[in-house]
Amino acid sequence: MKERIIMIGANGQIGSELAAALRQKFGSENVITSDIRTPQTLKDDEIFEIINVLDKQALKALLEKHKPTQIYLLAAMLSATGEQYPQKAWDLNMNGLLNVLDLAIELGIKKIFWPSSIAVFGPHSPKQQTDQYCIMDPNSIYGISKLAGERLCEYYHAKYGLDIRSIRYPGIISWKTAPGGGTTDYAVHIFFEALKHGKYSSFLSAETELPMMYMPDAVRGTIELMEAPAEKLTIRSSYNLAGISFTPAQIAEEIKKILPNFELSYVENDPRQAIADSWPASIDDSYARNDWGWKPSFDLEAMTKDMIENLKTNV
Ligand code: AKB
Repeated sequence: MKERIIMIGANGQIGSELAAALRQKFGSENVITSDIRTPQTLKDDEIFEIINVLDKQALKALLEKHKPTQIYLLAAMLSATGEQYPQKAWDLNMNGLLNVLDLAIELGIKKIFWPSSIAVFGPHSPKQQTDQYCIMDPNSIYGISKLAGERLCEYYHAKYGLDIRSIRYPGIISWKTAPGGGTTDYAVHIFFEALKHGKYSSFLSAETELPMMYMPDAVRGTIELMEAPAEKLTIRSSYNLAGISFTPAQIAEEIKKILPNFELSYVENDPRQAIADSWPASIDDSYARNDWGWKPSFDLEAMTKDMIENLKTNV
């Protein structure tokens, strides 16, 4: 079957690079990106539509117009911004998902990608090698909405046969598009500031270890999951996926190997510290490895080199 994809919330950090990979794979004419604003750059062969996922009627009209076989729903409010606007975060993250799931059933669109996050874990989840199934008591509104979303995905799969696939993304590191409003954003900002000013002030403490992943791995992992045979998938909530775990102090050391004058300092009492403290330090992703052959390819050293090279030459 010829695939036709609509991506909702495509202007963000993951969307912009995932859309480019999907266009390469399926052809630009088969990938429609959408968001609440027109992106800064749009090539002639790229199809883009303005849409607010909370406007169900407009979303229905868009889906009827383009008749996609797959929907990627990436519109979401992340952890740090979510704490500033909890009601809005809940509304966007839950009702956006429900609109897409209900319209997918109504219009017969079977395959959906929806991102979850390591934010589904909480202070009582194990810190190291956090298991797919363990105590999950998220205490950020973002994490609560993602955990509820995961339960909805599994429910809609079981009850209505929707082929929903999902990954619990760690912090994603990339040089093309900046992240916005997350707790893991420091790990991207640090590179931009290291090259621009030779120093960075981290809002997370030196020893805060978090799960992260380099964008090429995240894009490849997402497409591999979407391509995997349905019968291989044993998780219909969302897959744990691991890349690299490190602390601000460790990434600074790695940057210093290339930029020896780089200096890292720390800001105290940032509200994002409490969110980070409630999250795992590392993730056990054996289900993804066993079910669909997941394997990350970038470690801290390779990612740091690649980030700095690309930022130097392309930004
Ligand atoms: C965030 O920090 O909120 C996100 C995430 C880990 O889901 N990057």
